[in-house]
Amino acid sequence: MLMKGKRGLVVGVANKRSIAWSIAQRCVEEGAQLAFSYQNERLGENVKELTAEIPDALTFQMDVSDDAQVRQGFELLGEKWGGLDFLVHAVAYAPRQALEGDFVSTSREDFRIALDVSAYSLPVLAHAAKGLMKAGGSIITLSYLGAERVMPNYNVMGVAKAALESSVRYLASDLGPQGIRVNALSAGPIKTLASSGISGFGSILEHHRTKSPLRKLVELEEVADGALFLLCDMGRGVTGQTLYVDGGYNIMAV
Ligand code: 0WE
Repeated sequence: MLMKGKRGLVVGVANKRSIAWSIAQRCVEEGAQLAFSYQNERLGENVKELTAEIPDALTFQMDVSDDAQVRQGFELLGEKWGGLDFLVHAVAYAPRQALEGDFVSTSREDFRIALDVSAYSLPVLAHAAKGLMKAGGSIITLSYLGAERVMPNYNVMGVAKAALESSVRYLASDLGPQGIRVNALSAGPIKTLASSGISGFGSILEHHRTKSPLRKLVELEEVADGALFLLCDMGRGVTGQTLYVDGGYNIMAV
């Protein structure tokens, strides 16, 4: 029961294949109490259906690109719980057309949206969470190797993930003195809603399966275990890091 007595907010569950959902389930197995936010009513229906089986889970709408909704969401958490121990940030979005063709053609608006939703949402949630994490806490976000290396079509999402990973370091520095740790987990490619319909995703998976040191695809349960490590007290000495749960893929040159 590594998460017994800990209360956490999970942001970014879309459906049962979501990485956020696998992390949530793992935390519940270890005794955590969870709240889930969703962007809009459509996603809210999925989230409410999925979480119906979790004992006393909270659910509420919070679009992370809307300051008022973030304020209201954390006000609700403050009223219901009065404190927070961990936060799982699993949110990313770039307009579809920015994830195909060349990065050099990215429009100002698509760049703005991708960075706002996928990167700025972390510091904004960390700021709100800080007020509730009176006994310290752990914040994690999800990243991808495209932050550091050029991945065809990942384009502006790579730039957003680079900003996200850098934000993790600045936040870890700001919040460390309060006992709040901030880390990123860089997962290998996984078939989820976020990757469905990406052209060439099949060959990214195939390359990973045949070239990664562990010679297999990363499973949701493996990502969830890595997340659990960072979230629970086992990770108490770790902050400001990007932890790769990718079967070792990131070390390879070819
Ligand atoms: O971070 C991601 C995907 C995030 C994402 C996905 C979409 C698809 C639908 C952000 N915005 C959108 N916008 C949409 O309209 N991944 C790590 C998965 C992913 O996405 C890719 C990848 C991989 C891997 C896109 C191109 C190339 C590789």
